[in-house]
Amino acid sequence: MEGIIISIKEDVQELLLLAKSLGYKIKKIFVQKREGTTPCYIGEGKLKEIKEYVCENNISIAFVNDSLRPSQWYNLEKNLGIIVYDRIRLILEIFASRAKRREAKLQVQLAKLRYERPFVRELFHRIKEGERPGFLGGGEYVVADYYEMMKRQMKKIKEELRKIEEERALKRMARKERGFYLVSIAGYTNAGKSSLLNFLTDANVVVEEKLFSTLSTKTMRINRKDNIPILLTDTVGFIKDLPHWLIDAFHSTLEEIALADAIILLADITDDVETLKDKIFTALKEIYHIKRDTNIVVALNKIDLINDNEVDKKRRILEEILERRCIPISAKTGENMESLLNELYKNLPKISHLEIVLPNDANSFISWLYENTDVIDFSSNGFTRIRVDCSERLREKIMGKCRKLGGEVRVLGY
Ligand SMILES: Nc1nc2c(ncn2[C@@H]2O[C@H](COP(=O)(O)OP(=O)(O)OP(=O)(O)O)[C@@H](O)[C@H]2O)c(=O)[nH]1
Ligand SMILES: [Mg+2]
Repeated sequence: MEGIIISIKEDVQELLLLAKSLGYKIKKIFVQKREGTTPCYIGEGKLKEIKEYVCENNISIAFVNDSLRPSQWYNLEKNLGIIVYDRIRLILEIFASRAKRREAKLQVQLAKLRYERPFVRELFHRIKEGERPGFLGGGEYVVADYYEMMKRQMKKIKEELRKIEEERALKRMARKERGFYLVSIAGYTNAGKSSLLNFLTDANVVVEEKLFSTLSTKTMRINRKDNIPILLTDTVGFIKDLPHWLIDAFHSTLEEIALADAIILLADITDDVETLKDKIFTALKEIYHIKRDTNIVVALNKIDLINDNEVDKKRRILEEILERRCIPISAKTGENMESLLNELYKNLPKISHLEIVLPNDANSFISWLYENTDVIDFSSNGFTRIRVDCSERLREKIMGKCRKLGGEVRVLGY
């Protein structure tokens, strides 16, 4: 599948990657520096040049590096005689091709309907004015019916999504109940979020050199000796200049961010400093939009790909801009993972140190403690004495359980 790119900006790198992620080969990039406000988005001369190229080279699709107004999209498609996707449409198509789970599929369908609405309205308008856009092979009534059908479908999908969200909320409550810390990995698309989840847990999620590989969240427990009970969640990547309704379409994955005790914000250190800054700020803006007051640990990933001096230089610049520590890591080799985890632990709500004394027949509760807390010391001599570190949330639960078993809990400190 071969396509072209039309842009009024020099920088088309991200759009190229997006088009590649959808499986298209880009044959030529047309850049025209102007405002992009004309009826066909570009000037007439350029349009003619592109049209000739499209005809001679058998091009089937054009990607525009911007958001198009419905009328511009209509005029461009009509004049070029090929399919035209703007940036958001391209991102939506990628989402559609990646969505696997029911919830992600519904979210994509909803976002697509929402996106298409003003475009269908444009067609409707054109038909009323006597044009024949050839949409669904029909005229005014077909388009009007289609518009109504879209509205009905959106309503139905929203209801179904609400049900799935309720189920998800219940599951999440159960996890919190069990005393886990919830930590989400957030960051720009392709930063290595899924790779980090895979390294720290047994998740085995798909990792790809593509944008938006992850569209459904995955939650797994961190497997470390230190045994602090943390559930780590992978999230959908951020990308700049997305309209809010599209971000909201992936509400459920963002909810994981809203409910997290802490967030690991991941960036790709192989980007140049300006891009890094841009991407980190895009992600921070979205995170703060979801949750104003949150603990964020910034990690700079893929340090195995550049030399130590460069890592250090970029880290220092970013630490100055962000006014916080940045931890350089590699999700591939595991380098510096301990520093990241230590920084994460520091940012989690306080940990309580408890001494628990139990009668000797409390074996199932003891197993539970081993599973859900960090057991520091254990001795059994007529009665059982255990020292554990745990979250505040879990402390209340342990105290209640102990009381029922006829044991005692002493808080040694925080
Ligand atoms: N060399 C190197 N490559 C990495 C590292 N972390 C991730 N990658 C690569 O970067 C690419 C993207 O990784 P993913 O883990 O899929 O990134 P993601 O942030 O989950 O991406 P999306 O789900 O698409 O937003 C893959 O090709 C990974 O193999 C790293 O530390 N070092
Ligand atoms: Mg991913």
